[in-house]
Amino acid sequence: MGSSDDTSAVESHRGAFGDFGGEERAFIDRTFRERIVLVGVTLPSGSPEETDAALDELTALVDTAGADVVARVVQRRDAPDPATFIGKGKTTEVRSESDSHDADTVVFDDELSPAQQANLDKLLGRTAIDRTAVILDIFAQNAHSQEGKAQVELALLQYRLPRLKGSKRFSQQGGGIGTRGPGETQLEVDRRRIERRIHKLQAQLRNVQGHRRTQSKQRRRTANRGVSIVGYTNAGKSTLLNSLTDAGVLTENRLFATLEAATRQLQLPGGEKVFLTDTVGFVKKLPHQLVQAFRTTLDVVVDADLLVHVVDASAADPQSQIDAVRAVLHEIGAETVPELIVFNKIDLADAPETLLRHHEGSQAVSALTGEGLEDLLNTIGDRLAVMNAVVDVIVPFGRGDVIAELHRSGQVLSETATPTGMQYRARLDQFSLGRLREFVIEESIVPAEGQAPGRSHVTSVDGAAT
Ligand SMILES: Nc1nc2c(ncn2[C@@H]2O[C@H](COP(=O)(O)OP(=O)(O)OP(=O)(O)O)[C@@H](O)[C@H]2O)c(=O)[nH]1
Ligand SMILES: [Mg+2]
Repeated sequence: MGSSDDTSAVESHRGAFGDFGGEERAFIDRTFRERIVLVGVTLPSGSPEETDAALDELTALVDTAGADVVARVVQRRDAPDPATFIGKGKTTEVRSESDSHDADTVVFDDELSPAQQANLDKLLGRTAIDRTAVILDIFAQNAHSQEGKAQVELALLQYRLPRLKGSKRFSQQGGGIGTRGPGETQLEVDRRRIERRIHKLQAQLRNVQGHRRTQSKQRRRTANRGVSIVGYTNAGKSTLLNSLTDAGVLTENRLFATLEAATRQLQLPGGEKVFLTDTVGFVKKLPHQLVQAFRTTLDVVVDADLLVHVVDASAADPQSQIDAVRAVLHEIGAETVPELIVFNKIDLADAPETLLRHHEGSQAVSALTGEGLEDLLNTIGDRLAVMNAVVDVIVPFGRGDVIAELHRSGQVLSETATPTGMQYRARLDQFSLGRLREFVIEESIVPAEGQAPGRSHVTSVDGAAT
């Protein structure tokens, strides 16, 4: 399958991908169901069980992309091989496994460098791609709006640019006397064409971003606060938005069903109206190019007053999904937005109590059956309404966990170093206040900007420094 003549080498991946401007092709051919072999590597930082779980997830990703996994190969290594990622000997095994299953493509769970990918194409005798390419492929299939398509195309091109393969052919347009030397190679022409397109897309998306910012400023003027639903893909974010607001957003038992943000107004039990936004889901090893390309869509998360972090309580390892989501939140600069963890699908989960115990202040719901939704609305109201206790805390050096907690559940207003630790002034809700009580040196109730004063009593505080 992986022929290596010059013409096909320029486009390193096959695929029939008509719907993306006609120019960008998918990594996985969908004119038939491709047969796929997966390869996972366990490095010393991981365990074989983690590799297995990662390959289970990759199987679901491949299935979503429209192909079938027919075999998997795993290897333990101290470090990736710079030339072939897995060991040379292992490539022989992968090749014979692929031959015996008549596989079309080999998918690696980890990101391959352009050089590794090229070497593996040759050694395996078929296309080698990585998890990143599969995710990009799914995004490309699911992008429908103009903005979504532009974002995905940008990510695809950025992924593809360093992977363009050289061709010895000279370009028709570039060659000739009086131009530059012996003329441009086809590779140079392709590269320049892609670079131009990248710049154009970036400019387009910046435009959209400016527009968004204006909208969100206007929104702020109405004093309605923003709540963003975030979470792992397929956790039930869109289902939650729908059951809280009749939004009518598409929900599907498939990964990355939502790529566009949808915002609806929601009235909380206390009467306050907020904007509730559902947006694109996250996944482990979410390609960096995609996160960057989706910045405009994710701005709403960064600007939110509260994040409702939806977790699928019935997933095999909910905690690892929470970690993955938090890593992306960090990457987009939303790690300081207060977060409310909501365990969803409790109608399917075996032991939600354990999860709830591990995450104090979290809630359990079923967005499908409606269980727990009333409580959730109350909690969202409380978290927003009482986020008006301003406290001074001193966190001893070395308590990074407390600092992270402070950022996650409150709003840090200032920080200073003191001889005993870092001193923070922060706005906290009652719940987080309770948890961080031991570090509090001063506390007062100050209504948040643009908010009616809630509880107006002033509590004075616990003795540590007074
Ligand atoms: N049993 C059960 N299924 C649920 C629940 N909430 C959502 N689902 C199902 O889970 C699947 C995914 O739901 P979505 O709302 O599309 O998930 P999402 O988080 O928006 O997913 P992406 O947009 O793809 O990231 C759908 O098949 C839903 O019907 C729940 O509380 N219980
Ligand atoms: Mg969704």
